[in-house]
Amino acid sequence: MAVIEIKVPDIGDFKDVTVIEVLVKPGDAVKAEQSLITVESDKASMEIPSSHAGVLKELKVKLGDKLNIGDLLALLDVAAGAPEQAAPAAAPLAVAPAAAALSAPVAAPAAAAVAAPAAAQPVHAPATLTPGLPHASPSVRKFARELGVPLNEIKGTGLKGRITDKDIQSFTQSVMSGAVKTQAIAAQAPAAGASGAGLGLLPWPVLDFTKFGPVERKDLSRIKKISGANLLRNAIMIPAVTNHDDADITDLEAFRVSTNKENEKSGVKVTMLAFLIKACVAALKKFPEFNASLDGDQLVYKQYYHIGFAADTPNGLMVPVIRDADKKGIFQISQEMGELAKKAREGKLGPAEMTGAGFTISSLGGIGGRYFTPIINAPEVAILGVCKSSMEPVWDGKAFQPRLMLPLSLTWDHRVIDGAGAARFNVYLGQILGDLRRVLL
Ligand code: CAO
Repeated sequence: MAVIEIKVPDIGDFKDVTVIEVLVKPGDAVKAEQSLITVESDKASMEIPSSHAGVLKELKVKLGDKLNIGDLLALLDVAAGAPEQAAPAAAPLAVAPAAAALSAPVAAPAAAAVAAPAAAQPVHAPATLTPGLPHASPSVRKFARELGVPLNEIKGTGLKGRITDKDIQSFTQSVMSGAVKTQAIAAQAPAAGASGAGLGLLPWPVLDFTKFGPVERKDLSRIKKISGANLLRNAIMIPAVTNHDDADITDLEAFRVSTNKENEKSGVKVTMLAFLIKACVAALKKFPEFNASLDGDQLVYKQYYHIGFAADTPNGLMVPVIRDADKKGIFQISQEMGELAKKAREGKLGPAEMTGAGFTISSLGGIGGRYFTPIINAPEVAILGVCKSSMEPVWDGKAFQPRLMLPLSLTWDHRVIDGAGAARFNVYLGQILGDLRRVLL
């Protein structure tokens, strides 16, 4: 009998790694490089292989033990019907018997017992793993982690109950089909129904409306389904605040009306929204964080000025984009807006015409209302809502004057913009709309 010690190899910069899996038991025939245990640090988990082939005499660790480099893992009888020769890298030192190792710890055993470090590969960051998990190889754990599958909720069908790739796949399919609900989901919303469960909300009220009167059911349009999902995400994920303000557009509206009269024959009607787009571009230039997007811990400041505008269509809300609005005049913007709004209503907008906006305007000015709280179109960080202008008495210091006031509602992402910045943006926008010559300053 030639018994050698198997020790924890150099596993890199890890200390006090925990044994989360024991993959062999005394009496097992072990091949060289076969994994004996799995350990886990706060950064990774890895399997520790045997440096030699042999029969496992004794296991010196158990689940939950904390290990460091050089700790004794097991005693291996390398002469007892070893199914394979030692791994080449460790072969010259393989035959150091236990007795020799114990009596001469410096001379032989440390190196002899240590498995090839290259074989101890970090396989995943085990944020979701805890000691005592069911058996699964690192690759299976990695697969589960990529899919967000909780391993401790799966019953393994492999050898000795080990969890296999197939188990992960069937579990995922059951969750997706609704047949199985993970404990994590169930714990988040113990009383929740199908909707809002992930947020721990009360279940959506399900009513039999016919109890109260006649009803008709219609499917949501495709656009409503898509925009609805986006709006919900944006409403929930963005800490949004809305500032309301008024802009005096008396002179601007007079200019717009006279311009349209002068250019009646051109066929292009200059719209208030076109002026708003130009005014917003000026404000975005002065307050660049309104034309930015969050990307992790960074802000992406866009150096282009593409402005989206909400268009009401028979099928639902669409947001066409005027590209490079800073480089275009009021006539060109008005004309493009007309064409894009028409395309939107006809359902003919291409993806390129609906993407890339850095800021959006939603105008209900042609319809009515005073103020509203528009929802930011992620990954943008602000949106301007505009309602119908109306004549109002405005105090000029001496008397009330009739002025055409435009209600503005600016919703902004509080992660990127502060209340003071939002107020400044609105004030500046109001000043520009009050006197467009300011854009030249
Ligand atoms: N105050 C007073 N009148 C206004 C105004 C305002 N802020 N904005 C527009 N108007 C007037 C226009 O001057 C026009 O009047 P005339 O016909 O006498 O010239 C009339 O209202 C109709 O304007 P319009 O709405 O057709 O044109 P527009 O350029 O203002 O807007 C568009 C174009 C595509 C934005 C608009 O048709 C639209 O779809 N608006 C709805 C957007 C929306 O749904 N927003 C909500 C999103 S959140 O659900």
